[in-house]
Order: sequence, then structure tokens, then C-alpha cells
Amino acid sequence: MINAIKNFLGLDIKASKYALSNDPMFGRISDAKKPDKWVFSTCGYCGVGCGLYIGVKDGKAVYTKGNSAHSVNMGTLCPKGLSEHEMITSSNRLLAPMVRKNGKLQNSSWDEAFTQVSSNFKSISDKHGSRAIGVLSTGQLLTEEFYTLGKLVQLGLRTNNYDGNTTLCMASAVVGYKQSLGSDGPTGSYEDFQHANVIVLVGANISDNHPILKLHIEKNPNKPKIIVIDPRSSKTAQMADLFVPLKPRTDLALFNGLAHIVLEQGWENTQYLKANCTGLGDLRKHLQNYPPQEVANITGIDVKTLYEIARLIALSPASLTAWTMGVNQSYMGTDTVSAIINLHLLTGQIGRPGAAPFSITGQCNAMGTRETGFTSSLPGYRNYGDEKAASQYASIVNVPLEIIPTQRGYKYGEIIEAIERGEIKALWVVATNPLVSFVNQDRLRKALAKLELLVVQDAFMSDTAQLADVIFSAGTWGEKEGTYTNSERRCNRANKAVNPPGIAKSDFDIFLEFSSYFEGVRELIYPSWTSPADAFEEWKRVSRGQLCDYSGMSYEMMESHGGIQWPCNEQFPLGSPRLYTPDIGFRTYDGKAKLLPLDWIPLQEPENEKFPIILNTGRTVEQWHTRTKTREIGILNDLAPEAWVDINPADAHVLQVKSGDRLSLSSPRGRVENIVVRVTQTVREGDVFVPFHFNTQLINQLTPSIFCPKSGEPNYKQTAVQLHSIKVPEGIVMKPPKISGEISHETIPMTTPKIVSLQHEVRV
Ligand SMILES: Nc1nc2c(c(=O)[nH]1)N[C@H]1C(S)=C(S)[C@@H](COP(=O)(O)OP(=O)(O)OC[C@H]3O[C@@H](n4cnc5c(=O)[nH]c(N)nc54)[C@H](O)[C@@H]3O)O[C@H]1N2
Ligand SMILES: Nc1nc2c(c(=O)[nH]1)N[C@H]1C(S)=C(S)[C@@H](COP(=O)(O)OP(=O)(O)OC[C@H]3O[C@@H](n4cnc5c(=O)[nH]c(N)nc54)[C@H](O)[C@@H]3O)O[C@H]1N2
Ligand code: SF4
Ligand SMILES: [Mo]
Repeated sequence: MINAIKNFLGLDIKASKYALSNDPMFGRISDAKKPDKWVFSTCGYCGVGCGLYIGVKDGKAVYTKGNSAHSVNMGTLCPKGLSEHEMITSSNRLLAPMVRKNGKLQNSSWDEAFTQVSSNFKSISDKHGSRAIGVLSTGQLLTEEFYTLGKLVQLGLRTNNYDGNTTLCMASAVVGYKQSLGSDGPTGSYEDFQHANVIVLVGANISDNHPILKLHIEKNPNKPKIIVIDPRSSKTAQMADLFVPLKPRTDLALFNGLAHIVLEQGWENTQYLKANCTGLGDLRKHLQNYPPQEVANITGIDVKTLYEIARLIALSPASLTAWTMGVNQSYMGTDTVSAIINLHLLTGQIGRPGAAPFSITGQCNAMGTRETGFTSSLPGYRNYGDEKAASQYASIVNVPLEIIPTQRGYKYGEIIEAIERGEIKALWVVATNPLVSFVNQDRLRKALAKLELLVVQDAFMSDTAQLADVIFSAGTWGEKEGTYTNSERRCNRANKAVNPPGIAKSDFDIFLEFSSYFEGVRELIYPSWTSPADAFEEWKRVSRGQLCDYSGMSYEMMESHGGIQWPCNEQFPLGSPRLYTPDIGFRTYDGKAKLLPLDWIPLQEPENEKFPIILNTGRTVEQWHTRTKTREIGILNDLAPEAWVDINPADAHVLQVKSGDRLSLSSPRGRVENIVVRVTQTVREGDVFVPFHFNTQLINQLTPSIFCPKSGEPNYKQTAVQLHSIKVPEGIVMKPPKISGEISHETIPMTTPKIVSLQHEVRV
């Protein structure tokens, strides 16, 4: 490990101690390796949004170091951030646009690629209507690019069948916030991790996926009680004071149960409720259906523990609940989000330092697309169908009102279904790789084969790009400029350090130039725009007065303050750390937050005779999603080079497997072979966990087409599967004992693959 870091940094190991944490070490880099300049930027991986510098030498990115003046990460970076410059020079980069000729993708000029796609889009649109064009984007472009793309798709190509991978990720949080609080927008701040007395992490494995957040918990002087709610004893569960290993997908029942106890015990905050909320009467009645014993039966968590959690959250001076995919990726994701918000409203744990229901964002700029992107709302959180909002937008940007879409088009999963039906004929995929990341891969592949045209805009030769008819080759992080907004609404600057490779272009330039292949479009939607700053200036005007108000920001301010949190305007010249303080009201019609009666529903695809095991999927710290960015970075990939399956010792015994053996998994939709076994008590009997990163063991072949009806988010976290080992003949499939709910809170013994923390990783 030490040698790996040494090789990786090209430094002697004594120096590397400093290298990994602080700036002064850079004096120790040998002159031959010293960067010519350091470029201020922001990490382009996850939604934490760490501030960093990119070291450039001879036109190449050669180092990444944390920005010690930055409030998000205080100089630290996780392994992905530290090695980010290596991603840029991957051999898998696309150097030029490509066009498929005689069945083979071949390099082309930009003019040829743009001409081919625009003429196809036009003829499909003429024949079948503009909505026969579908677009799937991402949470990983710059805000300026999202705004530019949204305008092109909705006002230029005139299709509202536009969505992104954020629907696989944050959509339930978006719709949950909207239905409870009137608008999207995460309510809290990272500094709340430093103020809270109780921190609840629900379905959020921050140790792997948002590791820098642990820094903030470490700085908390209150010695906060940490409650981790997860069916799996993840690395994050290891730092809990109270670990709550609930049965998979029972969170909504749990939060209803906690709310029941709060009202039963009189622990609600009557003053807060009177002044700020509606719906208490209906909720109180509804919660009678969730008495503690019933909730204990559903969740597997005993009644005493339920009372303890409710007491801690309700009665501590400040409680924070942070959640991510264990909550959102669910067929009742939206309502689970609202159940969490209900509990915070009931107890008045919102809008104060340390008190917030707080969704943590996944991708570096999922927030940017939510705010500007024209997918789940019109720019600036303006609702589709709100005529006043639409005409306000049209007049700010000077376009005819008739071209503003009046309703949201198909969501991600619905776009795929519309392709299956032959209704959508062309698909433009921007910065996402569905052929690893979407559910039910076999069905997806068959759907994509029906398209007349598949265009993929990517920086790497992704799995999806390999199937494309035309590829637009894009620059990536470090090669282009703009802003990213992180989970705490902090907008930060990402600067360009080096040029894109070959003739690849920034996504911004691609959108601008592509728009001029459609008559009159560029003049209408990008009048005199030449750089991302033009998009940002318009966005500031568009967001003025909205909850996500950027009007007071500038690029210079972002650099000097390490990012600015919206809303930022005359009232909050340096931004506001949190929403729904006495100064920032709820964006509902009556200005009050809504307490909502919500129902828990049992698993949609429960374990059964044929598929008796529940498969949970997720991430590991070393890999990024579909690995286009991480698989060539030695220090990351060597630690987690392939998928593995975590399996409880009792189940391993039935299958006669030990750590290091291989297993196959099947579901009604397919089979994945040859996954290395890790026997561990971190998963319950009857549950297994497999990371979803690996196209070599494509776990999304197994996951079902089951979605949250409100948000459209897939239920990635529970799939009924069967396990097959070589030693146990196929005929004798395993039937595990009835799920007991027992899980031990051991330290994870790492066998294969190795998952080792780097020296600098923060430990709390
Ligand atoms: N290293 C790394 N970091 C990343 C990413 C990455 O790919 N690699 N991706 C980024 C992105 S886009 C995202 S969205 C975030 C995701 O960050 P996380 O949400 O932390 O990641 P996951 O591993 O998908 O799932 C989190 C936890 O949900 C738990 N879970 C499963 N089922 C349930 C359930 O029914 N209830 C509860 N309460 N929990 C459940 C899982 O056991 C898992 O520990 O990470 C971001 N950060
Ligand atoms: N089973 C299972 N599946 C899941 C999940 C899970 O927990 N379990 N999580 C889901 C979640 S939360 C998410 S966010 C998705 C992520 O799924 P994807 O979005 O498919 O994953 P990425 O690998 O991040 O894909 C981003 C693509 O953009 C490309 N790219 C990188 N930088 C740039 C750029 O600057 N410009 C352009 N044009 N392209 C660029 C990359 O090469 C890559 O192909 O996966 C989802 N899938
Ligand atoms: S925690 Fe996230 S933003 Fe920070 S360095 Fe790691 S991947 Fe980048
Ligand atoms: Mo995500």
C-alpha cells in the first residue's frame, strides 16, 4: 500500500505524509516534477464538492491537491480526488467525434458528425413530431452547460422527453422536498454536521461515498450521537453509537413509527407546528396505523430502540438527518423522504444550526441540473404548468411564450419504454452510461436496438458509446470551465487547467456549435453567447427572486470564498447556510410546510421459493459508477479490480463457499457469473451485497424495472435473486433459513478484494 502511494505520487514516503494533507510539501517535489502552475478548481466526482488545485506542467495535469482554505474539505481529499488528474490521460479517452460507417465507428470531423445528427433529428421530427427525439443527460456537467443544454433541448429541438441520470439518484429527494416544503432544495449545510447533537444517517454510507463529510463530524464539539440506519453494517455503521439494521425497504414504516411515538409522548414542538405547518390533524389520525409494536414487526427493530431513537431526535437541542440512496432508490422513495421531513417538522428540527432534514447529493453537479436543467422543472425551480412562471421566464430570456414547455415530458424509465413502443426514434445520451447503470439491462439493450439513431456525447469510450451511431467527443473535468453546486447549495468554480485531447471540445462548445445546425436556433436561444460566462450571467437573471437565487454571485467571489451557498442576493450577499430559517419561508401557496399522511408498502418483488435472497447494490470508495473514469487509475483500481458478493456466514455454509470462492447470481431477468465471495457478518442472513460498478460482472442485468411512481426513481436496492455455487449442484438451489434480522456489529475483516483506506482518509 505504502509503495502504491509512493509510486502514485512519485515522492519519497516521508514527504508523502505531507503530500496527502497539506500544501507546504509541494516545496519537496523535485524540481523536475514541480508544476508550472496551480489552477483553482473543484472536484468533479461527488456531490461533497471539495476545493482543490490542479498542478499543471508542460500543458499536462500532473497533481491534484486539496485547498486548505476551503470550508468543505479543509485541504483534504479522498482517494478519487487525489488521483483525479490521472483520469484525464486515460487511454480510453475519445479524441475526435465518430460516425458509424459500414457498421464500424470511425473518426470524423465535427461538421460531419453535426450534419449527420442534425439532419436525422430534423427528418425524424418532421415525420413523427419533435417529441420522437429523447435526451438523457447527467449530474456531471457544469451548471453553465446544463442551462445551455436545457435550452437547446426544450426550446431548440422542442422536445420535453428529456431527463437524466439524476432520476436514478436524487429524484425522490426532489419530489419529496416539493410535496412537503413546496420546492426542491436541500435544507442544510455541512456545518450542521458540526453543530448537531444527534446525526442520523439513513441509507447513506458516507465512509465510502462522501468520506470528507466525516471531517465535519469530527469537528463537532458536542460529541454527537450518531445513528446509522441501514440493513447492512456498512463502513459508516462502524462509527455509529446506535446502529439500526432494519429489514430492507422498511424505512417509511420506521419514520412513521417514530412520528407516532413523538405524538404519543407529547414530544412534538407545538409552537413550531402552529406557526409553520399544516396537516397535523390528518397526520395524527394516520399515524394511529403505525403503533410501535406493529412498526417493530415490520422493521425488525425492537420497540425499546424505537422509543430511544424518537427521543433522541425529538428532544436533543439539534438533530440532523442525512440520507442518500438507501432512501431515494425505492418504489416509495418520494414518500420516504417526506416521512423523514414529517419527523423534522413535528419536532421543529429544521432551519436552525444543526437541525435539518438533509439529502446529500451524489454527483458533483446534480444540483446544477436540478436548478437550471429544464428536466424536473423549468429553470429556477419554476413549476411546469405554472403560466405566470413560464411567462416570467420567457420575458427574462426574450423568447416567445409558446415555445416554453407546459408540462414535463417522460422520465428516464418512461423514455426507455417509449423507445420500446417505437414512439421515440432518436436518443441523445450526454455524460451518462446507461449500459452499466440502468436497471434491467437485457430489456434496455433490446430497446436501444430499436432506435433509428443513438448519439452519445462522452469524454470516454463508454459501454454506451460503443453502441452509438454517432459520438460527440467531449472534454471532461480539468479541461473546461464553469461551476458546480454541491449538496449544501454551494456554488463553486471549476477552472480549465488543460486542453481537451485531440479535437474533443467542451460540452458547452458542442451545444453552441451543434445549435447552429438548426435554422434560427442559436440566434434565438444563445444571442451573442461565446463562453460559459454568458450562460452564467443569464442564469443569474433567471434565478433572481427564486429560492435558488444566484443573482448576487460572481466567479471571483466563488474563488475568494471557496464557493457561495444560494440563496445569494441583496438580503444574503454571501449566501445563506440553510433554508427555512425565520428569513426564508416555505415556497408553498400558504407559506406553510405540509405534514403528509404516507403509507408503507411491502417489497414489490419479495424473496420467494425460486429467488430466496435479497440483493442489495451500491458503491465502494475506490470506484466511480461505471468506471470510465477510475478503471485506469492504478491506485484505485488495484484495490477494487472486480465485483464481489458479501454473504453472511450462515448462507455461505449452505452454499459451501468461503471467501475467495466464486458464486453466480440469477434473477428473473438474467444471470451474472463468477463473482468473488466475501463471507462477512456485515450483511444479514438472506441478504447479499454487490457493487454495481463493474461491466465485467454487470449486476444491473438482475435489477428490476420497478420505479417510484412519483419520482420515477428505480428500486435498485432490493432484487430477489438465487445464488449458485460450483460445489452445490444446480438442482439444489439454496433456500436460506427464515430471515432472522440478526446482524453483528463487527469490524469488517477485509479479505478479497482489499479495501484499504489511504493514509489521509479521515477517521472519526
Ligand atoms: N466512491 C464513490 N463515491 C460516490 C459515488 C461512487 O460511484 N463512488 N457515487 C456518488 C453518487 S452519484 C451517489 S448517488 C452517492 C451514493 O451514496 P450512498 O447512497 O451512500 O451509496 P450506496 O452504496 O448506493 O447506498 C447507500 C446505502 O444504502 C443502503 N441500503 C440499501 N437498502 C436500504 C434500505 O432499504 N434502507 C436503508 N436505510 N438503507 C439501505 C446500502 O446498504 C448502502 O450502505 O455516492 C456518491 N459518491
Ligand atoms: N444497481 C445500481 N445501479 C445504479 C445505482 C446503484 O446504486 N445501484 N446508482 C445509480 C446512480 S445514483 C447514479 S448517479 C448512476 C450513475 O450512472 P452513470 O451516469 O451511467 O455513471 P457514470 O460512470 O458516472 O457515467 C457518466 C458518463 O459521463 C462520461 N463523462 C465524464 N465526464 C464527462 C464530461 O465532462 N462530458 C461528457 N460529455 N461526458 C463525461 C463518463 O465517461 C461516463 O460515461 O448509476 C445508477 N445505477
Ligand atoms: S469526497 Fe467527493 S468531492 Fe471530495 S475529493 Fe472525494 S470524490 Fe471529490
Ligand atoms: Mo447518484
